[in-house]
Amino acid sequence: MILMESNKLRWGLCYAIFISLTLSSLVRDLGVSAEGVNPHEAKQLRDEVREMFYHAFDGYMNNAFPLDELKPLSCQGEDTLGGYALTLIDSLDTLALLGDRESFTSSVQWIGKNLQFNINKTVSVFETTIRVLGGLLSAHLIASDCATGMRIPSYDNELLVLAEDLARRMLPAFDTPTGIPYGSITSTAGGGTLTLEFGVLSRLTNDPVFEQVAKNAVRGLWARRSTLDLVGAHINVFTGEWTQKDAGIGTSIDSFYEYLLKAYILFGDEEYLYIFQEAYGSAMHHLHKDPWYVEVNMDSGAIVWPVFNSLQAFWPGLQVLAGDVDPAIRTHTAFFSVWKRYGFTPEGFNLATLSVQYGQKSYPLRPELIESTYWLYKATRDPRYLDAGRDFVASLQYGAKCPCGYCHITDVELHKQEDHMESFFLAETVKYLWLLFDLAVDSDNLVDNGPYKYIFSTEGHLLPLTPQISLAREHCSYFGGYCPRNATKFEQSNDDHQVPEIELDHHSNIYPYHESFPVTGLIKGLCPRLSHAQKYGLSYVLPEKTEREDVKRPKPVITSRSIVLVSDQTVEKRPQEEGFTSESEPIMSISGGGSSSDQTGQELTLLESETDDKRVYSS
Ligand code: DMJ
Repeated sequence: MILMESNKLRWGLCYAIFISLTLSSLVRDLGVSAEGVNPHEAKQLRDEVREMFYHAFDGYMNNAFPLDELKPLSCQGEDTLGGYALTLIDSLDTLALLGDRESFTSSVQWIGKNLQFNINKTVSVFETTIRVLGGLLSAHLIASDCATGMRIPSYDNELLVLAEDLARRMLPAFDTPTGIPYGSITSTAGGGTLTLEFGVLSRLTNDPVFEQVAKNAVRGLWARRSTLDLVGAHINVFTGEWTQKDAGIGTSIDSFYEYLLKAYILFGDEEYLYIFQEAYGSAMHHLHKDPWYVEVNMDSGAIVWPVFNSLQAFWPGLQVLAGDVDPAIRTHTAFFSVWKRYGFTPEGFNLATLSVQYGQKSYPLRPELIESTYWLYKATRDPRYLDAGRDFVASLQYGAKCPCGYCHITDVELHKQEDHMESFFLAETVKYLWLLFDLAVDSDNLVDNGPYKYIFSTEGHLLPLTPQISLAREHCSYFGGYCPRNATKFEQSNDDHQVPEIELDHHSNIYPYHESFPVTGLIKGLCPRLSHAQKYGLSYVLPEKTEREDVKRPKPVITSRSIVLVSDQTVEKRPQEEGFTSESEPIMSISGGGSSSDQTGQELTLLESETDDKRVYSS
């Protein structure tokens, strides 16, 4: 057994060296197109992407609606989730983003009148949440708010009512000993990718139950992390045992990381930030073989899969949001080299053999690489990301376009089409592609020039940082779980008007580390090791290692970038550019000083950070 372990380690080490040597040549091959995309071409490409959307959307509406998804080769429909007109729901906020008031209105009205969830179907909690619940909530937030320019006058919260009904039907799935929701197989992503949708629902309905169960699921997963601060891919929700111990940033785990950071940004809940810092630091130490990422055993750290999988491609985009842009650029270059080689990214690409992984040859129209391209262009304005965008369009148009929509590619080497179109093609793939080119043209869209800052859900749904959502209440509850023992001070809140009381079950599994702390009432945990800047999300430098002496890893050097908790209506817009610049800019930062008022007139106070150029508003 010991021999096997050490062989594994040696094998892992060899692979790591092999990977870094052989792949540098592959990455070097990535060249920027001789002729870069110019502003005129960017506009043409944006219009072409719009046409791509309507080719697929009309194809769905004419041939498949109200079934869930389109079979774009045979021009038929199929129910793939619960029979909820899935593709229509997933497309709603893309319609709004494209400024298609007529289709957005008629779609919202149809759903409000016809959609029902009182049917007997077994569905995935994860897929239903990210596609249906997220789609309904984001469309509700657009349709009910005149600031979006897409308000529907006759709209009477129908989608919010549906969203609440749907989420209540899913609540029994959370009734497990671990708090991680039941699924036939529960992946880490499945358990940890509910916080945004459930949190938004709680803040819109004033019922904390949704937010609580989703957060409890994250705690259930994180409490079972390994001593390396890694999580596995699958877990038994009843016993809490990991049934698949491969740790990675892609398949089955991806959006667990994504939602930690995004939940912090959207809700200002520092517990998520703290977990993200720990999880991200560990991923960068154990999984990152610059510029690639591998899968390792969550306990030993030994490499088990030297494979790029296409779901990993969201990671550079997440890194941009976290302010860690340099490694994001390198990784995007590496991932894009795979796209260039095949015209699409296969589900798996073996980093040791430099070939498509056996059994993972397909490209099911995934958005992740395009999503990261959008974020990196937004951060750097480097025109090579537009060139990449042009390549994405060309591949989709020549390889995937089929009679009624866009087809999955069954084999990226043979470019064979398959009769299926996942709803995320319209929710994400086309959305990020259109946003990329619109950013280059005039950025005049709801996301980049709208009334609020937006976070994208993992399904690409628009969730705004409105005061109602982002300033609803202050969540700050470490309970010492992530702070050194005896170093945590607690404050009892006296303000019952602003903060509802949270009942904590002393004996439950959700706060496993600190049985001696007070457990009733809202408790603010002030972790003394968090700096002011970390507390307000101004940078993502990990705090010093305190809690586990057995883990030794260097602190990642992270270039800091600001994030902002609420949008500032008074900020001057960036001057229109004639051409494209490569100047980088903070993704969600704001400048300006003094205090400002949000849309509800609530006073916001500017908190000076420790560095001059990073400021954040807080209530
Ligand atoms: C989408 O449903 C979401 O992006 C999810 O997080 C991962 N899988 C697909 C896209 O590939």
